[in-house]
Amino acid sequence: MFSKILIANRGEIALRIIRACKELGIRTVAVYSEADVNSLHVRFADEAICIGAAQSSESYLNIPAIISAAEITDVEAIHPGYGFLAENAHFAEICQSCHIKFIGPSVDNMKLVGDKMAAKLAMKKAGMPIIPGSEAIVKDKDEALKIAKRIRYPVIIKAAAGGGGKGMRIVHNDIRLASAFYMAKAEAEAAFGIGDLYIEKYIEQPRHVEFQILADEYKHVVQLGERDCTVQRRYQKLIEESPSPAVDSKLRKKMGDTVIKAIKNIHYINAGTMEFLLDKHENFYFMEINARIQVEHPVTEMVTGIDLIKEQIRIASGEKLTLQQEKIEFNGHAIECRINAEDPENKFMPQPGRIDTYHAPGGKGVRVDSHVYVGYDVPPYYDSLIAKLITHGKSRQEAIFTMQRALDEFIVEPIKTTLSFHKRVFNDQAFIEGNINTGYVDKLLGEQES
Ligand code: MV4
Repeated sequence: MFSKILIANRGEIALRIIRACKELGIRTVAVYSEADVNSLHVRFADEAICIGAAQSSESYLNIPAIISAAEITDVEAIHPGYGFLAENAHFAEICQSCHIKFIGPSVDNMKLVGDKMAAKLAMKKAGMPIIPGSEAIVKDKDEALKIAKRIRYPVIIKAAAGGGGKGMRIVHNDIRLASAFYMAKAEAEAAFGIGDLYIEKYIEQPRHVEFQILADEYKHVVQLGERDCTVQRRYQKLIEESPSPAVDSKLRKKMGDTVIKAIKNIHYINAGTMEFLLDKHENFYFMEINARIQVEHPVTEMVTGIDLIKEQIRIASGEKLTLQQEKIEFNGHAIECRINAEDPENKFMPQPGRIDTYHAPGGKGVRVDSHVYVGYDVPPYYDSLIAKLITHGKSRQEAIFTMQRALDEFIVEPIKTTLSFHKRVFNDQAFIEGNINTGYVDKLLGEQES
């Protein structure tokens, strides 16, 4: 096991990783930007090093500064958390060449899953159902027309370098295809510097379901069930839960077995998530693999009792997974609400500023992962997540009841937060019944997609 690790992140996830390290007897090094001098991750780590100015590009994305901090403090490993450098294969490669263990998948894993087309083809070979579409980059509108003719409308054009819905276009007929193709290409070029596009059949009104996996260096793989992340706005998740109200035990077994087989096939290592679209007829389609610990990992922890961060660290240190698939128990239901410093009344505009009043809920079945406190200034430079409110109950209904009262207890003033949005969702019949799809938030708010 490692004796000292560096946490290349900030906010709640940096705290979450420090907590796991303390319980494992591992010393911690925090890195921080000039905007995060007064942050709790700086305070709770054994050592802390300032790595640059507030802007992410100068600090949390500054590879030379982070590697220098790691060398100065003589750590054996780096945990990247999520976001920032977590899925940067180049960073993982540099760690490797500096003999610092990157706590995450192998460099080859990261390169594969970072290339969406390559990942999709690898998954197809591994027996995973994929969405019908182009099997390579689509060169021009004529090729696009041919593919649309084969798979039929509606189709969706996606950026190969993609993410966050940028460069995505839904097309319903031949007439619209050419212009959509070149618009998507321009957008992808502007956003990623790479204009490569591919085309898929558009799955209408799906749910977003993802499976958590853990895999060690010895090809031992387990799946920890699914999370339903259907409640999203502009591709930003707002609520996640486990298990999914849309997955029954038969489908769970089928999806879980397929996931394990595919993860073994690509020799994936460490924690990962396989994302799916689930349609009305219980067809599931592979979307992508997230090669990192995810924001929503606590719902899986609450249901399985497994500490995912500790497992990541154990796997990275070369230990064998001691979990056995048949012995993993799935208990009850967990739901997470992302509390963001955003104004739901004003297109979820970020609301940086000072928190004067803060009260986090507690009691049975409540978990709060947060880095904020009274007097904390939410900086404008990073994502707006200020807390994750997670409730756990014997049933989905119990988790919902606990969430309703926990939301009422949660006080954050004077900045606007997504608490008001969540209160609305937890009183909405469609959500309570579990009868929703990815269009849910737009419909609830009466907003239109872009
Ligand atoms: C899709 C799709 C329907 N059909 N692909 C959105 C973000 C990007 N990662 C992929 N996305 C989608 N891809 C096909 N072939 C619908 C979406 C989608 C979506 C996916 C998951 C969660 C929320 C979503 C909201 C709108 C669209």
